[in-house]
Amino acid sequence: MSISPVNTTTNKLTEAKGYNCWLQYEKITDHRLIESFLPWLSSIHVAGSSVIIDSAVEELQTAVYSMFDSEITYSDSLDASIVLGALNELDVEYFNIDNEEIENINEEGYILKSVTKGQRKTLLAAGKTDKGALYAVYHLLRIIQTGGQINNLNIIEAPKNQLRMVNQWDNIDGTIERGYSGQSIFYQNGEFTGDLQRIKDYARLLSSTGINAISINNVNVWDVETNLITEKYLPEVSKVADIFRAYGIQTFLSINYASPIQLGGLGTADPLDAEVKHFWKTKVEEIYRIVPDFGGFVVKADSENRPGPFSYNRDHADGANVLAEALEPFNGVVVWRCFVYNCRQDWRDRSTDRAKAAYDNFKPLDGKFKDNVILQVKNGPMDFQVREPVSPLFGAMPNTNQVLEFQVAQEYTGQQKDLCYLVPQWKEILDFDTYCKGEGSTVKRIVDGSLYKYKYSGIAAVSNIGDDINWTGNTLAQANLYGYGRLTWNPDLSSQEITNEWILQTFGNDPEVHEVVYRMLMDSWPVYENYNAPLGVGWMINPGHHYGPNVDGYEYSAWGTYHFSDRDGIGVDRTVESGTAYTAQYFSPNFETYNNLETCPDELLLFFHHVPYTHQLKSGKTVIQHIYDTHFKGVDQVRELIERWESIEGKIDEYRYNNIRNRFDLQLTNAREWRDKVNTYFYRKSGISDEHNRTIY
Ligand code: GCV
Repeated sequence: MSISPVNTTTNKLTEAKGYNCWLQYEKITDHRLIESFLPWLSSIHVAGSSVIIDSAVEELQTAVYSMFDSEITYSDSLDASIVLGALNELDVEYFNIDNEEIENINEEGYILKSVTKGQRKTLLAAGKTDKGALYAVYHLLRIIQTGGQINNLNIIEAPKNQLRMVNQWDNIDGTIERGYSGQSIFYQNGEFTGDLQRIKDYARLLSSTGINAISINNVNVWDVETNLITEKYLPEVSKVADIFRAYGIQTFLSINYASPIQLGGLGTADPLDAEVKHFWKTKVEEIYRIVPDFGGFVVKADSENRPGPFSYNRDHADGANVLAEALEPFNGVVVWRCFVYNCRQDWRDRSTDRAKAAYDNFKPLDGKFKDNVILQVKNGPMDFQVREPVSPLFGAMPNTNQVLEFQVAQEYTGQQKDLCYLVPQWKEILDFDTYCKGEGSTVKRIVDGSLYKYKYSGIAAVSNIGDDINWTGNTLAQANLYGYGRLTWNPDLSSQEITNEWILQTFGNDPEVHEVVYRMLMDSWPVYENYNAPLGVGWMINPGHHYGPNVDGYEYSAWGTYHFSDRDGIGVDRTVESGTAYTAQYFSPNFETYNNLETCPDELLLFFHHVPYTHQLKSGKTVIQHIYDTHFKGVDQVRELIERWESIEGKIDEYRYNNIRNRFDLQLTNAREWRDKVNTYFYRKSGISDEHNRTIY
């Protein structure tokens, strides 16, 4: 049995390691380990049947064969070494389960328990439903791959978030908006690729981390993609949905808000128009006839020139509710994005602040959305910068379902050329205290639905995969996808735990490799931030493709992304007293903390305040010296990353070693560009020399 669809002939073996990501199922050769694991993995009793149970069994068989060269036999009785299925299909008395605990877990939860009675060893991998059984299998395999014990398991687990979603930004011509890992695995030249094996392997990767929803096309829905909800493409959508369904993942589509015009031939897409309502109702009925468990729509409306309800003087609640009404009978949901701002702003206009837009547009609508609408809010008020504050919309809408949106794709964080491990950033965001209901009102408690008892909630993110052999361009960027999934399952996991898990499953258990990769990952976000735009001000990137420095690239543009540097100072005044009053969108005490120059944290200083270059930071440095120091340091740190990686040459297979080594060359070039352009720009603007007289041009 092969563990990978990649042709694992000799010359492809090392590429397969890139392909298999964290599902390596590397052969275990240590006899003590084999002896302790194998007795638990020799036969299986499967209760119930479903496509998800089939996936669970197949994954187990594949993994056990690959790790132990051993086949699992089927058994009709509970005598088997593994008992797998949904709890209600099983006679659970034998396993002495704490029923109360099981009662309290949600539908996707599971129990993983090892029971020894005399000579007989039985491993129970059972879910509340078949989905839970699949998650139990992935958990078991994670324990084995990370070198844990399985002879004393008694785990009861359930996901903290209900919706755990990835958004593909794939276009039907095969390109991916902000894709840095090749072409789409779904589409090519206007058609579905038909490479169902690759999609299945993607489903395995996602499901193994706990992801349960996917939207399969770009939120910018162009003309051809508008047809995805028509009979031309729905049969293909259905095939893809079949694959994801078998891994517990529901399929969603992004839709074009102007579909009633483009597909329905109507003169309007006005959400309150009777014909428009009828269009959506019949369209949704058609979709569910073909994809019976369809998840719903993801919608980018009135955003970056996409159509939306504003064209008809309707608000976003009107806009979303017409879709929600159509989806309601099928338990479908509308994931409505809050990334709505004026992208045609006059840069001379200092009163408009893009950071304020999401809150201003949506907060007044709290409570007006149907309860199968979920607002998808980007983690920050701008756009996935290396550093920005948490969006003030979190916690501001107690009566409206919310999901948090991250970007696993590294659009502004190095584009999977530069190493930037985002789990520590996401942890900070999830742990951020909004104070919306007093102390402890963290973002993670808002988006898991517990604080305001949302009907639907969770986390979504822009995926970072493409058809590159290793999925993510830079092999180390696989850690971002893995970490994202694990955090959606349990946002309380620490960065350390997630990182350790990922390394062990991806690269095995060599302590030296572990130490090096661990430190590289954990240092990488601060390193990237060091050579990037300083102190939270953001942007300063090349317009369009968004890679590499261009300090004034967006300074005089219509996109609302400015740093306002002049000869005296830098930063955006967002205070109530003299600025745009964005700070007032936060609950107290965050409002005061950010609004006050004395208390605003250094790393966000220039997001909230315009200060002279000689302003002294809490670190004791002036702003200008901080800019110089961090930019010189950032490049030195990239050199250190390279040295560390080179120190483990020979301990990593050739494909992954070279892939990562080559990316570092690109990163070093990029970091040097950032250093020299940023330092030179600010030296020329301010006329202030570097205290250490280093080379500035
Ligand atoms: C899909 C940013 C990106 C766009 C993206 C947009 C969004 O502006 O640069 O490529 O469009 O965010 O999230 O909708």
